[in-house]
Amino acid sequence: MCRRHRIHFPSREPRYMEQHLDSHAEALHLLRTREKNFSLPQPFYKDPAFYQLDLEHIWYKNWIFAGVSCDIPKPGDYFTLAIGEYPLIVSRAKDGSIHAFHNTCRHRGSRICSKHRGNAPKLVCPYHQWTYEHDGKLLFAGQMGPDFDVSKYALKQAHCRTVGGYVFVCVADEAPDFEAFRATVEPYMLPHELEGAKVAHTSTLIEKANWKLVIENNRECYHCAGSHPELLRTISEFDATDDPRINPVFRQRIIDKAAQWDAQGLPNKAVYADNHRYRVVRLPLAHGESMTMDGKPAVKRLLGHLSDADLGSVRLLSLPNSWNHLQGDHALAFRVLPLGPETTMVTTFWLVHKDAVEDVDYDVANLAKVWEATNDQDRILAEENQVGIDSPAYEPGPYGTDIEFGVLNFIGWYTDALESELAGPQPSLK
Ligand code: 3BY
Ligand code: FES
Ligand code: FE
Repeated sequence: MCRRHRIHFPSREPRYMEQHLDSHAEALHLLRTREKNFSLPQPFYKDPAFYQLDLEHIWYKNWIFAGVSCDIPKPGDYFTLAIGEYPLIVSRAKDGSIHAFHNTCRHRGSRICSKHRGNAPKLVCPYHQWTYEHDGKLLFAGQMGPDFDVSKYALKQAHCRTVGGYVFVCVADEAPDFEAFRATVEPYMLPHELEGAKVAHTSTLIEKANWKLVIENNRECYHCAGSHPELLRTISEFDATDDPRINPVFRQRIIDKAAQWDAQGLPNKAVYADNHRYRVVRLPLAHGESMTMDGKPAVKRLLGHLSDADLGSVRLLSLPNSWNHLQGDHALAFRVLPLGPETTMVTTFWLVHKDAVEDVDYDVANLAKVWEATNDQDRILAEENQVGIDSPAYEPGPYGTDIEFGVLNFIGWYTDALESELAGPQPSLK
């Protein structure tokens, strides 16, 4: 063979695998030797290889909150999202069922839907117009010859479940159990009838912070007094009903509301489950009936068939990516998606009764004011946390066990989940 044709391209794979095994071993070592009750060592918040471990072992293995079903009320409606490297379509089929598909055409792989949301009678790939039904079936592939078998090229499905109007997806080959979560949280959610609500407003923030800093920040209200004047008009900074720092007036309100909700058949007790992967509770607000500037409901028409605006909020946490407040007049759903080692997308959905009329029953600016402000304050806190952690001088610091127990619960779940994944069967070096 002529010499100039003997160009040898070294395969990238062994080198990649070595790096992968190095970070795998390093992460496992750090997990096993880190000081408990302290924030994580720096690589967990900034190293691209550790970010890849998070994607593979946390984001690609767990149920992820994708969005709300009332965002796609009609057959043919869809929205898109990406879980790490997996672009997905969530769509409603003719029979009303909701499905999740990998957003990659079975012909030559083009992305099929590039919009965030829309309605289409069929899902048509823009490249060569292969045409799919909303249940994933390939209906049409032009000029592929008489022997071409469309039944072999349906869209690949991701696992998809709905509960109380929320859509969860999982890209693992085998999804973890969903039914225990459903059985626990559904009774708290159903009275708000979010399946029949509408999205009155959404906001998306791109935060320059690792996804775990976004969740850590959300899991404590230690920072609230210093940063959230709007939110603290209505909520208490103590989110455990037995917190000794709660003042006597609010303590009595907690007892009275629990008795009232028990009588109304509204579940309210705190449930923590699956090693703190999820938590649900109905908590009263400290002041007022809704998280607004004046504490008054932002929406005249209450959710579902509710007649009482003063229902506190159902706080639903589902790790790794969602926290929520379901109130009498409106619900707030928060979705976190990782975009990179130090970049995270946070989307907030404001849900109201589907027949509530904008500018008659609610004003969007008033509805969204408190959490638009709070989200932006939290964005700055997470971004500043990231900048400080990126310093070579950073070392893990102590979480306060009384005021940051929610962060400890999150970090405990995360480190246990990652460690058990990494300690499992390892990829082999070929
Ligand atoms: O209200 C929330 O969603 C969380 C809980 C505690 C602090 N943070 C504002
Ligand atoms: Fe989709 Fe060709 S890649 S039709
Ligand atoms: Fe906050």
